[in-house]
Amino acid sequence: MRLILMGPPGAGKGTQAAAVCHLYGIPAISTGDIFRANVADRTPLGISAQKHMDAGEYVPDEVTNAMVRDRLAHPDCERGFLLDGYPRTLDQVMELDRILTDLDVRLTGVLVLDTDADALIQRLLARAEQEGRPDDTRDVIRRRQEVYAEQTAPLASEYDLRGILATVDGNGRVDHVTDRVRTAIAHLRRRPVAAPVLLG
Ligand code: B4P
Repeated sequence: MRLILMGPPGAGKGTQAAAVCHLYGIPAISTGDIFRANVADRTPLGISAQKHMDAGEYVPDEVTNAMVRDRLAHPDCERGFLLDGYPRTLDQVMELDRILTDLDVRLTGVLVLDTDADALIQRLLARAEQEGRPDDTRDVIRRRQEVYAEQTAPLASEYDLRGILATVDGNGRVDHVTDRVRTAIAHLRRRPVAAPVLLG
């Protein structure tokens, strides 16, 4: 099973990604988590990513794409994976198509978490109090929502055209959202597997 999980900051991607991994025994690959681990370890990747993340901007595509290509080649991805927060730009969609073609595998589907705007802000501000993430300040949260609306939200229509998109209501209790995610995955698995479309 090869899935993409999309949704604006605060939609519950990381939360549901953990549930999906637990249920289906596939790794969740969160580009945000990989960047944060590199920032914490002060690696060259982390040092170059940090300024973009702290400002609420995306890390440059060439950096992110190379990181994901490397990660998807690991043996634990052979049985499947869930990509949490990748792709986020059209360039990343195109690179993911190339990576999947090179690996000779296809996507099972793309899940989009649709969560009310007020809930997004409240969740991130609550997380700011608990975890103190540098990009969870009010101004940076606003910028992250703008960047998502401009660059990432339009990508859902590309996957919808391929017939592999499922939109999931991300509001309410975590376990209720997980139930909806499971239903959507079951539905996607019954569909014929779409061939990768190489854009551009
Ligand atoms: P991410 O780590 O992906 O951050 P995010 O979009 O805020 O999502 P996250 O998974 O953390 O939060 P979630 O919605 O689960 O990215 C961080 C940064 O990394 C980006 O801004 C960018 O700079 C960089 N980056 C990452 N991927 C990139 C890419 N592909 N290209 C370029 N740059 C990239 O949850 C938020 C909160 O809500 C949590 O506290 C959670 O506990 C809570 N929550 C979840 N579900 C809930 C529910 N049902 N009810 C109540 N609370 C809930």
